[in-house]
Amino acid sequence: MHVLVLGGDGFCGWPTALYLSDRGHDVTIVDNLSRRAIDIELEVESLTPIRPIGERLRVWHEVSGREIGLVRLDLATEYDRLVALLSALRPDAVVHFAEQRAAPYSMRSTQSKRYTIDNNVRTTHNLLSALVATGTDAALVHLGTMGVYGYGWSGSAPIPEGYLTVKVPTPDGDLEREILHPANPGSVYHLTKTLDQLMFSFYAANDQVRITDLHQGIVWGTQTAQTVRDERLINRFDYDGDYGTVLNRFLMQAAIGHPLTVHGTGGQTRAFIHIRDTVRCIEIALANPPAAGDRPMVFNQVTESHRVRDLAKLVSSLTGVRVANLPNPRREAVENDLVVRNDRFLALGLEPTTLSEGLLDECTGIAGRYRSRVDLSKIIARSVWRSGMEIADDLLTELPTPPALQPQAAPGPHER
Ligand code: NAD
Ligand code: USQ
Repeated sequence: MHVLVLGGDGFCGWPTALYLSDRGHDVTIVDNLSRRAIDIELEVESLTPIRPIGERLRVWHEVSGREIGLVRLDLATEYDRLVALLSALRPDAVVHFAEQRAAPYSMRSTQSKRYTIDNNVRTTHNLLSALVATGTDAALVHLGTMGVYGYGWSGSAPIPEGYLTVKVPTPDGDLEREILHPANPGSVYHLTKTLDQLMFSFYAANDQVRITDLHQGIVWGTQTAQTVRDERLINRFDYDGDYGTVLNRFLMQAAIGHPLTVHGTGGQTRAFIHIRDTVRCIEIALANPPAAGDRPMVFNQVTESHRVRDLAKLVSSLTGVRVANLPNPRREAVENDLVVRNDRFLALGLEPTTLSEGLLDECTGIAGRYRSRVDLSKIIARSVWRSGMEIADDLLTELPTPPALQPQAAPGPHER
């Protein structure tokens, strides 16, 4: 199968491109490297020393004998080039990761809100309309998010896979209908994913585009069987307050002895999946596309749910690092329950990697190995959902600087 991996230089896209290539598919990455540009804007680097994309691809060829193509293209603004690319390559499948994916970054400023909407909505719509305009009959797999459902909307009822059965009262009795689960986004980023869903419904109905939308939970872990084959293939590990996600942040914080940064009481329950399962799920989704004319197929791409404070307690008990309850910079329910249906992937053969198997080996290993690359000033989440929620600096002085990372002990950027 010839697969285009849009956003193939990113945290999920890079290991997916390698996995699919390793499994014998012809892979072409399309990426504008905007994520690397945002690192420069935020003055932060991945905890792991990720290599330039050209070097990554050369090394993959060295270790596997396989070529992965690269097209540097901005999907939000370079529509004509996208059309030319689809016409030339005629891919069998397209995996769409190419969006601004951090909720805190999307709430950071008016500019980042506007960028997130412009980038994500235009990217998805350009892709859909280019598929139609070029008559490309590719299966489209999109990475959506569990956050489209919101948290706590339906109490403890399990979240279905995309569609909800409702009863519509009529004078002749109740009509039963399946509708897209009501959207309840908690950030501008999550809002873009709910808009994506509507675009998918329209293009599936009007143009018979075959679409699978994967409602993925929070991805944890770093490496896959392919990215460990050479250090120069290492995957990205975001730890900063905008892009770092909760469990990987806790693991990095534990590795440097920084108190674990629980927001509020840590009563938020979220769904998780390991990066190794992400790449498997993509392959399963590619092998099981909907038929032309079907509504978008939705899979909940999650393997387990945990409350944030329980994760912090678990990491704390394994490492001895204490938990700090910080004011929550987000507007979110103080406590929520979460039960998620994920029957589809399990039925199609997914064997989940659980927290208990992988927690310390891989992440603490990675976090421990690269701990000297941590910039302590980037750990606390500073992007707030509304003005007035800013975290006062005097609160943060209560968080002691880990002794091993006092500024004089940290290597300069050229020594890394
Ligand atoms: P990432 O930021 O690491 O990767 C996204 C990639 O897309 C980057 O390489 C970026 O340069 C590229 N990109 C962005 N806009 C582009 C554009 N206009 N044109 C071309 N390339 C563009 O993010 P990630 O963590 O790999 O997430 C990938 C997808 O999975 C996202 O859509 C995200 O919403 C979804 N997702 C991620 C997680 C998670 O925990 N990381 C969880 C659920 C869903
Ligand atoms: N949290 C803390 N402490 C931290 C970081 C986060 O308590 O140091 C809390 C947050 O307040 C939130 C929860 O942990 O309640 C999850 O935050 P997160 O940053 O790990 O995840 P989120 O912002 O939801 O976004 C991530 C990805 C996004 C993806 C989403 C899946 O960045 O791309 O869509 O997870 S989901 O959460 O299922 O919607």
